[in-house]
Amino acid sequence: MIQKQQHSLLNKAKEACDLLRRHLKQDHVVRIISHNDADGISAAGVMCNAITKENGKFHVTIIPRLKDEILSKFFKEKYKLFIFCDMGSASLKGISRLKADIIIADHHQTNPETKIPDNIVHVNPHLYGLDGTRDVSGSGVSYLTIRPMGYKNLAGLALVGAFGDMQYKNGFTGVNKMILDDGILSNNIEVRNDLKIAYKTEEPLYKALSHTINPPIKGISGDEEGSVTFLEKIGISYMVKYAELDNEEKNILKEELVKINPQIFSNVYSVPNEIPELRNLEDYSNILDACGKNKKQGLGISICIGDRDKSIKEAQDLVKSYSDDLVYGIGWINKEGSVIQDNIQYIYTEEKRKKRIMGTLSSIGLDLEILDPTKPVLAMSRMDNIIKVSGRTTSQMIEKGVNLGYALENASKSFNGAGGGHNIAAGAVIPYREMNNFLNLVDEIIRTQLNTT
Ligand SMILES: [Mn+2]
Repeated sequence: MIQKQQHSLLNKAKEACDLLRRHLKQDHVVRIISHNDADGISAAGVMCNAITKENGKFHVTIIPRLKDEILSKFFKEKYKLFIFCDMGSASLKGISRLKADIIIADHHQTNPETKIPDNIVHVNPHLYGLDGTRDVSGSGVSYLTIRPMGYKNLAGLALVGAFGDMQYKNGFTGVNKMILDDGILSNNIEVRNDLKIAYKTEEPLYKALSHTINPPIKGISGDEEGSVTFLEKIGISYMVKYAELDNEEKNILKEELVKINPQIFSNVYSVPNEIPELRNLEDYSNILDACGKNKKQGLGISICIGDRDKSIKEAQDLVKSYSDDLVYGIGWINKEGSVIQDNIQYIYTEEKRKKRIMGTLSSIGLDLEILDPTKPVLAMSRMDNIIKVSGRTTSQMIEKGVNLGYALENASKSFNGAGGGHNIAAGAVIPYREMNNFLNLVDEIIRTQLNTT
């Protein structure tokens, strides 16, 4: 069944590829619009690389979301082919008003009732009953669209987006697995087991370990003192770099870390022909993620289409400062903890450095269990008179009935705010003066959710 569905998706992708080729033959500049996260940037990158190989030209713009004002700007453009990557499936109607051919290569939910307008070739796994949340990303759908051209060297970049959208969970599944096989069989991707610690060659071990956040290591991630204590306990000098350890020491370190989190020693995916900084697909994804978060999407795209040297250094500095912020934030939670209510807990900040990472920090805090995993976390960032709220919980709590999207949507409405999202991660904006009332209401809603299941 799945194979038949994949086949239908590939057929649609081929139709899109044929359309792209027809425009390239006529020397039309291809207008690419994509999303500003790691997946969207790599999706555009896959497309741009294929077009370049075909001796074609493109004009790419990376945007945070497809708002009406932005779309109306595109209406004034004279391009003959628009390609929307990692977005567009939710805006079929608006997009169809463009007087041009259109390809949408997206993996987000789409309304199956909406009739697909004639000028759009819509490539989306959901249309064929395939999973777009875990089994293929925007960069993956982009790759499917240019796959008939035969550029299997782009399979790696197609999976960079899957890492960015956190689709990797102990392996790749569905269409992602098919893309991985493309890469492996054409010798463009290598898979091996390795120890996943940050800054292996650059930093002393205590720092390398405390900066390793994905996968999380309890008592060590984000905690330099914890890291030193751990290394002293297992008899390894904390000032040496990983690369300087002898084999026996490397083994001891590996075994002790695996005891804390087995994920620390697992599959690493790499592109042998890439420069060392981008060889590991997860590192590549972190680099694009940092570009997106810092509004340096142009930098991300230039890296994807082959700019190396200076761009890499600049992007790596962004990754480093982001990871420094996370370590700083984890230290803060370790020291201060959260404010506990009956059914929820919250953390609150007015500090700029922490505001932009509060959501991520909540997830990491739950993973590391420095925040109680049995209580949903609300991360509150004050911006003048409003509070930006990020809510995070665990899949165990979802099973017990918690739905944060619903809770934040309803609670924020009561105070003239707005909110919503997924059951496991959601957001809201509320007036500052209502913060305590809002927290009490969310607490109440979560209590009801837990009692009615
Ligand atoms: Mn995506």
